[in-house]
Amino acid sequence: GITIRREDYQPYPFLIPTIELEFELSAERTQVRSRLVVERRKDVLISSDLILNGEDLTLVSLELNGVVLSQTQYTLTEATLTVHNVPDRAELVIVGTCQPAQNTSLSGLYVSGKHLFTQCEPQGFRRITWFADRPDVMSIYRVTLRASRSEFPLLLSNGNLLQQRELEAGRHEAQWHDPFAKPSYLFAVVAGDFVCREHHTRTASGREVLLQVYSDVGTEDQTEWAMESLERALRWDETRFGLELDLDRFMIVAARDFNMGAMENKGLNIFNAAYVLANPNTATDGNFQAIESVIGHEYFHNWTGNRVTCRDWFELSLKEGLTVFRDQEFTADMMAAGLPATEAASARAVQRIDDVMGLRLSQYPEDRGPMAHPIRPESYQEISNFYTATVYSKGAEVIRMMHTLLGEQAFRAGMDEYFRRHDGQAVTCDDFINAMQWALQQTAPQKNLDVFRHWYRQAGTPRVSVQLQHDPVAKRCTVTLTQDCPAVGVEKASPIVKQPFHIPVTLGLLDDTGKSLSPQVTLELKEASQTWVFDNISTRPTPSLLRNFSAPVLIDYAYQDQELALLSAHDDNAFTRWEAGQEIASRKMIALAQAWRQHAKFEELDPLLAKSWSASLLAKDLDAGYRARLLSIPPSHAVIERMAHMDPLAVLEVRTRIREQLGTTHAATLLNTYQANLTPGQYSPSPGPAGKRALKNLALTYLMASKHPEAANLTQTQFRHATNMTDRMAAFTALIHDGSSELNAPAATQFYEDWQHDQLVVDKWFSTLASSPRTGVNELTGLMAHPAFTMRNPNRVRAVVFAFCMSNTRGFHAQDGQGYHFWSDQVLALDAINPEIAARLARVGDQWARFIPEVSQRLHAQLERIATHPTLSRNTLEIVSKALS
Ligand code: HT7
Ligand code: ZN
Repeated sequence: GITIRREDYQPYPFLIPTIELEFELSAERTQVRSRLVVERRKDVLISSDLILNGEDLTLVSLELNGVVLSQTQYTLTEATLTVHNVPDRAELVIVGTCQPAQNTSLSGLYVSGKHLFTQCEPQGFRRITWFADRPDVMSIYRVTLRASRSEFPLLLSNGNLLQQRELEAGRHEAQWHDPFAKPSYLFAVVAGDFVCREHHTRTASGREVLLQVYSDVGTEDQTEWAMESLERALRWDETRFGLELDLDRFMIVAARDFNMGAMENKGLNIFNAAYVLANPNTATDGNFQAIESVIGHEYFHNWTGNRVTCRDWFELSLKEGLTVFRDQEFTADMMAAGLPATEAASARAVQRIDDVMGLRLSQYPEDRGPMAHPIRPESYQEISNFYTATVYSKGAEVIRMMHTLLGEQAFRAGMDEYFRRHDGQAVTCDDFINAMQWALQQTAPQKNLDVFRHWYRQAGTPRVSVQLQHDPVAKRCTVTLTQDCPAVGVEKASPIVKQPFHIPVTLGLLDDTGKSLSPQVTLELKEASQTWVFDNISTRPTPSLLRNFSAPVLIDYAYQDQELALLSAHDDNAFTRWEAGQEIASRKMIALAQAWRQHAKFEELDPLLAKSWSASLLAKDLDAGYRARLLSIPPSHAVIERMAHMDPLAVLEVRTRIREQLGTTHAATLLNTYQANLTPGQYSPSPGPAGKRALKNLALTYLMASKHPEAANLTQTQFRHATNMTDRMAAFTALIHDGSSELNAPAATQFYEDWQHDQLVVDKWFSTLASSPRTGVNELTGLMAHPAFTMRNPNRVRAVVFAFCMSNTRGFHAQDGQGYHFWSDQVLALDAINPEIAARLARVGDQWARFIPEVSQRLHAQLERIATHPTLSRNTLEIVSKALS
């Protein structure tokens, strides 16, 4: 594939201040007439030709300043339309067609159900019409949509509706105008028949705005939460950042077929239906939370992404890292809202734990694999492959570190300055850091972010080693932090020497009763190694390191077992307290897995693990949601990731046994915990009752895992009589994953019968079965023959194929290697339909070299098989060729 490099950026030689689009919409063949005003930029001294991008389009006609162009005056290729000898200012009219019904990639204009949708980020606009499809070309859009009224009664685009009228032959027309200049990736069209929930409200400055949520007919009882979430997001951005909605109307539309979570098109957000539709009967607590967070995320993009956008796609983290940080803060503020201080702190800790777990499960492996890249990549072959955990989640961590270093007030001043400088522009991550540095220097003129910028240039997860020395005579403790981050991914091929990172390490020192010996501090590690001195420390302290996960690093400290036990019982930082318990469990699990591999024998449950776990079980004064996190044994993936030679089946075995043993040993307390955390009465997704359900359902899974005599009855009763989807799904999953064969087959049949009318619930059914340890390739193939399965719908593919390859350790890693063969089959099948989704699935092979040899060899063979396939998309080719290089 061709590699595109950040250093090769060139500004576009023309401005395109306005674009007028006229659509004759139909699923089979849509005609687009585009009228562009182009002006040559005097400050850019390259090429006189006007080069536009266009893919999978048929050209009908081309006019320049009212004159039809002959074939010598332009050049048309598979990917571009070049117009030669364009005057300094010109009007170009291009008529072309595309075929939405044939478009299975879900990029550009496509059909979903009976509706038409667009997805333009990052490069879908060029599949609709020829254009300078890059984020630094910003234009004012005027859009006319025409279609059959009966087929497409609603015609939506960005901005304000100017007028609607009836046309001949049952057709109608709508005209839209977006007053804000935008890049093409924020353009959107939706056509179809929808129900609409509306809400009128006022912005902080008193402007009246209309909020709308559109969804499929028949789902009107599932959009209330989305609307409430939208209004909360709007209020939060006003209060926390002083940012108001700038349009008169803000629309959200739910699409059944969608490659990602949602898309922040200006004033017309398009969402994967899974992140819009919810009511207590169909959606779990986790779904409610995810909806609030994705709605927040897309809404916040209106300022961080749309008003200030990216200069080019290398700068993607400018909008994504920042917007993830904002959505995480939004969720944390919503979780803590109205709670007294201590409860608010533990509610925030729950959110932080979930975010950090996500980072460790998806971004840490990425940083060690063939796709490792800095949050601002230096090169790519296919930009769609770079909507990664690194750009999003690590990007958010980098913003969070700036927030930690500056403090809330200075960070806010930096944000204000960023908007003051760059509103309406397409800018770079450097511009953002410059604004933050300006704010930092208002209060601390001696400080700067010079070293901090390395986070944007260097990949890899830094390892911070901690040395602690204590001198009892001088009552002095010294802490030395040393950082190291070897070259990863593409860095290995480059001669650049890596520079130290600027790492904030928030630290507490505890005595051996768990009391704080000194106030919490944030150490700023900026060199390879630095030492800090703490006086008046009479006994050797236990360090509580990286509180609140103050930096995305790995900590290396030789904790004694009893130090971890102390932290897990007493640390007053709720995050590190959880972390200590997880560390105990992970260490023991790795040791047990290695022993299991050697003797196929499970050693006795470690007393330290048993003790710290049961202490959390008994800590009834702690918040239930937080206690559920304390009591969760680290997920297999998180443990596997820490092994020198990753051994998934051994870890799974050990994890299963530990859960079984804990369940057996503590059955009585688990039964009490179950009963004590029932949530009778009306359902609410708020953190209090959701936390109780999490804890109660966790207790149930331990009882099921240990085959407790009452467990099956309890689970079946909960399955039959649940009054919300959270409880129903918890019981269903326990029956399918841990129940006997007499229990799980009838449960599977019953669930499908009850819910076959609801696609999102059917996805839950599929994914529970696909990820069950009972499901091997044969069962999965049976599942894919189910009439409700289709490779065309990404949610369904995620529920079945991804769930199997990523969440079913036993099935996927089965020793006969069939799981790996299945995986390569599916990558190839998907590649012909939807390359973006295929490339995501291909990334399952990224870690092949880190497994134990037998796994490694088998995965490698399947990667080779994919790589040598004669027709591979650019997307998948980039992933597999990097994995094999
Ligand atoms: N900004 C949006 C990105 C997105 C996307 C990217 C590639 C292919 C399809 C896509 N759909 C949406 C999502 C977001 O971060 O808000
Ligand atoms: Zn985003």
